[in-house]
Amino acid sequence: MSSTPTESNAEYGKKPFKRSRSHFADRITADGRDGWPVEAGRYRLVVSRACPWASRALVARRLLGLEDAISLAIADPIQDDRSWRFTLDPDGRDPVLGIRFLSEAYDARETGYPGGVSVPAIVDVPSGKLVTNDFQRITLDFATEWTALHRPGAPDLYPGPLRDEIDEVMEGIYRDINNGVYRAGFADGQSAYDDAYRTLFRRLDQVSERLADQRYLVGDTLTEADIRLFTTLVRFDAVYHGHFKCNRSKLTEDPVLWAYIRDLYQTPGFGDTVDFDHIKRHYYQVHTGINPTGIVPLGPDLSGWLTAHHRDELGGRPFGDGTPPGPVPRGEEVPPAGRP
Ligand SMILES: N[C@@H](CCC(=O)N[C@@H](CS)C(=O)NCC(=O)O)C(=O)O
Repeated sequence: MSSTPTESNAEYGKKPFKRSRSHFADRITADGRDGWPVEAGRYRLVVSRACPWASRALVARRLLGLEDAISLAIADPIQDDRSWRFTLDPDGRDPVLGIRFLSEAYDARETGYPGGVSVPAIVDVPSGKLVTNDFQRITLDFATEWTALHRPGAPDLYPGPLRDEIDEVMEGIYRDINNGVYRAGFADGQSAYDDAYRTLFRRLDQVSERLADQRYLVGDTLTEADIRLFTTLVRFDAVYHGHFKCNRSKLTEDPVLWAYIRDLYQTPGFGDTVDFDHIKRHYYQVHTGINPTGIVPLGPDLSGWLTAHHRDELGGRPFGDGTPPGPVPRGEEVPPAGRP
């Protein structure tokens, strides 16, 4: 068995936490240079709504209107020793891929693959093979390679002139915030935890300052950078504050970040992908090394998420010259248990 610390084998905490690189990094592109051309109906995006990395792809797919082009499989938030499974579907099988475990798509791609099975994953439906689990690349390719299949009015989430700035902002957010909460939560000792905690809150303070007088992170529209900050902040009070010990302050205690995140949550394409029930059950029940009882807290109270944020007073044009996405496709609605 692999001794790599993964979330489902409870090896974290026994050695320094280090996020593994995505092993399958083929790209689906307009010109198909890796053998995987952009094509409507050919690929299936497999996610867990619990997972922040997968949630990026859920938000980007909605904002860009790729729901008809790329179908969606939602895994059970609780992995077992075979990792992600389709136990939410009838007979415990994904209805399109016909598999019970995501690992079957990994095996179809590479037999005996020794690494972890992770989401997000994109699977080629005709062959049943995994194409990519490269979470850093998937959303950028949705924005830049899938343009022919974007909905009319889709925003430009990675505009050419702003890419350097977006990349720079995202790098700090990834290291200190997206991955920083994991470094704190899965720290193998006090000093590793202390370091992650301090770096995390230093960066959050910096981001809060940046967002005090501008509505979005880069430019005056929503970009990929906002998606990446959103997926960690939306989980902050529910799981990172308690379970991962990121508890200097709650998000609700920072007026700027709390208003920013409510603004995004209430924007079509963001909050309508979030399932707080999946998030809490996954973190508190799967990470038995840091929560041995598996008890899932009842809080926090979610009623504040839909309150007025007043961020529109800062200006900004969420979708630039485009428009918000339409309603969530039938069958993809987040169940009431996961919503405020
Ligand atoms: N592909 C990356 C990032 C994606 C990722 O970490 N996803 C998590 C869920 S939030 C996952 O699927 N983990 C599976 C596991 O550790 O067993 C990795 O392998 O670390």
